[in-house]
Amino acid sequence: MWLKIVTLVCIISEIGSLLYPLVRDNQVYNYVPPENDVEFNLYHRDDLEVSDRIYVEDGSSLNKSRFDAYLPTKIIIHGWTHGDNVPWMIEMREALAQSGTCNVFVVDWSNLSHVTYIEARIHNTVVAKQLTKLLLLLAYHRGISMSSIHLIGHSMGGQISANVGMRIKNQLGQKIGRITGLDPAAPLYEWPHIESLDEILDPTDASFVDVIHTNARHLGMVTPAGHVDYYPNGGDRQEGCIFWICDHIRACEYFIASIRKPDLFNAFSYKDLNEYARGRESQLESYPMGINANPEIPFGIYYVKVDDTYKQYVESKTTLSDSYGLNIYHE
Ligand SMILES: [Ca+2]
Repeated sequence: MWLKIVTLVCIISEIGSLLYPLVRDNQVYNYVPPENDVEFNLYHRDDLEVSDRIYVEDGSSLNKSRFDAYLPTKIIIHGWTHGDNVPWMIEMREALAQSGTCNVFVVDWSNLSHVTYIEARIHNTVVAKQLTKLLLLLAYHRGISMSSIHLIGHSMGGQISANVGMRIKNQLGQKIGRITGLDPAAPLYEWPHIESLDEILDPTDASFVDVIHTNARHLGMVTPAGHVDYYPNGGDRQEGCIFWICDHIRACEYFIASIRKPDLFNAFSYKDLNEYARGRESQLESYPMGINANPEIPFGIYYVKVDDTYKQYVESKTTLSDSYGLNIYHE
């Protein structure tokens, strides 16, 4: 039965990848979504429940908000079928806001993400355009340097981040400081083939790009897409997961865990993997994965052994039963 399901998924995916260029280029699908379908909500540690909504065409909404121009800014972007109310989004913004060290924006494009995958893929452009307008608002109204911006995008959100990075380069001549790709989406980006690096996350999209691959070759990219690429447990399957969606979301959980415990994950260069396999990890240099990834880490690809320890630092974790039932989150 599983073989049939996998075959069916492959056929559907292949049809989707064939349809996408037709739909995009021939404008069979010509719906242009309203720009206000993309919301920007700013959270502050003083109140983790209530946000300040920022309107990209209205500078006064920014001036009246709790935005602190002296702090760096982190912006979380979800992917297909998600919104700002999914548990990992809530937990990540709370963990970041509680740190008190940054402005935390959540991009909510749920009005455009609850459609077919192909439609959502096409909607990436309007989301990226609107997020670019938000960054321009920060630059023009508050003098914010793009080097202080950190985009954190899961799945399609990772690819939207790349699109924003390209737009900011073109419009401001500046690079965004950092993009973190959390298992950036592969279907219609990396496969069936990469049309252009403009379409996908790559190291030119920000001054520093770090990527955590947890469902590589399936829902997430397998190709290294950053200056530093992490492949926890080999990068494709994660402990306790049955379905790909579970592996895919683990990237978010690992990142959340790293916010709460920045030295939790020890990453080793793949160049040292033979030594690591011989049990000589104590003699090898290790590097942080997650929130503390930084440009001082030698660029390249990294292996990280992740066991259940990380779960004590995440509340909205996926489980084995979630994987079976496709009820992804614990209540
Ligand atoms: Ca790119």
